[in-house]
Amino acid sequence: MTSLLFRSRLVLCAALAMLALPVVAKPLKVGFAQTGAESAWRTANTNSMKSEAEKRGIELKFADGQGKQENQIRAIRSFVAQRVDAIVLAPIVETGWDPVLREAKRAGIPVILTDRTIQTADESLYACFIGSDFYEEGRMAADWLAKKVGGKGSIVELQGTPGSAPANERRRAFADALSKHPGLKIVDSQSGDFRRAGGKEVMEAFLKKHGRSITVVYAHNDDMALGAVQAIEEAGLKPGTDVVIVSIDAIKEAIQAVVDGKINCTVECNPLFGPKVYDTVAKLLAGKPIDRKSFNKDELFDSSNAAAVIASRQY
Ligand code: GYE
Repeated sequence: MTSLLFRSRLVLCAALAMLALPVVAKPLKVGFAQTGAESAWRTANTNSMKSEAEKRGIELKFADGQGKQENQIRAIRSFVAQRVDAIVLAPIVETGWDPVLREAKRAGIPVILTDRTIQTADESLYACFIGSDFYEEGRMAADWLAKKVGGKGSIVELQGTPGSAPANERRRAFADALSKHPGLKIVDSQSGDFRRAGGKEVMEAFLKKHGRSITVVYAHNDDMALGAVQAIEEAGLKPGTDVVIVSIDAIKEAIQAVVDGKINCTVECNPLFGPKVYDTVAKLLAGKPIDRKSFNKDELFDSSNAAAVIASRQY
């Protein structure tokens, strides 16, 4: 009898001791479906997402889409199967996401779009968007150019990945802004897929086809602009002097090219939004209000201000 009482007391004590143990919070599990590794911008973006997750003790499941939407769709499905707390998607193209986003929604996992937007008839399929205003970037580039060349020029355009939000918007904004300048014409336009080698190849073809009649290059990103710089130099011309080059991203290497006079202007597109993404994930999961769309503030760099920022440039 006594021993039974003693034993049950022991059990009770053990149970109480367990209750008193500090509750160890499980680390947040976040799945990130990245587009790939096409550019220096992308590398900086991936690094920001990874290093910030590490800093905060977040378990980040990183999937490199290698430039293919189907890989990103597969990654999202596996995040759903692994029951992550939130999914972050940088959608390579704008369309075709509804079915897989519906699967995430059914599983009760919120999806945050970063970097690029999507087109969908059902806005409830994602929680919010964090990135840059690509239309505004294209407009800034065109306005700067019109001033620089006095509203006259023959432009070749190096487009980003076909069907991607930045290629679509940077193209549309630039064309809209040019409509105010009848002397500025796009004589050719082709995709270099946001890659340096792509920019170089397309520029070589443009130079062969149009020769010295090209006076301006508008590149949808710096990697392609830097590829074009190489092609122009190899053709025996001076980039930045014989051909005006205007671009987008403002990676350190492009700002250096502005300092060196090889690129004339680059509009910033800030990739370092890891902290903002995880702040938003935390708010979302805590049921706090979040901004539906939040845009990073982007600047423009040309010969007037490039040298001043080069030392402190982080990407
Ligand atoms: O400009 C380019 C990258 O989506 C904003 O993708 C991003 C773009 C960026 O490959 O360099």
